[in-house]
Amino acid sequence: MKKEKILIIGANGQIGSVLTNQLRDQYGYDNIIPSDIRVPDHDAPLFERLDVLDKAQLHEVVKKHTITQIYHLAAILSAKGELNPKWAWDVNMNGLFNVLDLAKEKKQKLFFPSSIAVFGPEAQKENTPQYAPLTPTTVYGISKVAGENWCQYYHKKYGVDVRSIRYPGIIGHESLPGGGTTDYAVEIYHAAAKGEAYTSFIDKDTRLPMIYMADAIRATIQLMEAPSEDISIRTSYNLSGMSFSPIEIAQSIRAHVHDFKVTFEPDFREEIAQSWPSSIDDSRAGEDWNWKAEFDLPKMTNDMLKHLKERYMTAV
Ligand code: NAD
Ligand code: AKB
Repeated sequence: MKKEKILIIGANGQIGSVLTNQLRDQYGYDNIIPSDIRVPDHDAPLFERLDVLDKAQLHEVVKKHTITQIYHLAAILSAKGELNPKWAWDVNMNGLFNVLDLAKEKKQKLFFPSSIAVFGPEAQKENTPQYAPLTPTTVYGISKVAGENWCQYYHKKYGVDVRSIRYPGIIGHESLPGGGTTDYAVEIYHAAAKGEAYTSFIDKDTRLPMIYMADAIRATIQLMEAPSEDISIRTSYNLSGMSFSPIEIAQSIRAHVHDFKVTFEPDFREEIAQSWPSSIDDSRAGEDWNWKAEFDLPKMTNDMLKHLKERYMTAV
């Protein structure tokens, strides 16, 4: 067992809740401290209620648990951010500054998740390269571009060992998404598993880069455990799992749920999706820390429906 004490900020979210369990398996239950501004609705030992904007509270929690690593997941995602841009900027930027300053002072290793939202309409749409132009159209994307660059700055100027991934849309059966543009790709599986129809807020042919939760968690821990000298990108690594449109995911679901029905009512999130890449070139992650996705669309659909059908069957 490794001698690390890891703080997860935003641990109640879609990724944080799954990452907490995986890190507990790998590093030991008591060595992982989940924290969030929202208190979990279940019994959660070692949980700390923490607002990342409260610097004093953040320092207190870190001191109390002698934290050596931080996964800073707290953020306001793309769709929610557009509804209140200044709040999104405040949480996403000032939260990151608090964590970067702390990691600089206490010499902690830090994970900062970025997103495909850093890309805008000027980036090549297919197989978007690592160094495509970054001209995002959302406050979320703007905050992630700025965040990536601040991470690189803290690494170069102060030696902070900060590592980052530009996640595509993440799909998992364990948790629900928290207000993004790619949320439809989780919701659609829940509807299918419950035997319901689904209305997609993304248009039928809009293809987006996505990744299965198991792959996203594996990539995150793989990057964090890679030798520092192998990390040649200190802004954020492109990462890819698969790409599909709502029509394609519906077809893959119909291989299991033959009468599954989908209709389309695109809303403001369609415009965000249109500004993002359709697929991502993640070859630098492969070269630097041996990244390779394991789940494609059929394999993910199989696993999602298996778990969700079990859950909804035991719920009735
Ligand atoms: P989420 O919205 O599900 O979870 C975020 C968590 O942060 C929530 O539990 C929320 O309560 C918490 N939070 C919000 N404000 C806070 C504050 N002031 N202090 C402490 N906690 C606060 O998001 P997620 O999907 O789990 O995403 C985690 C990270 O990964 C985010 O930075 C996000 O931008 C990034 N990301 C996610 C995806 C995805 O598809 N899920 C894709 C790309 C990047
Ligand atoms: C969102 O849709 O906002 C997130 C993301 C891709 O960053 N899922």
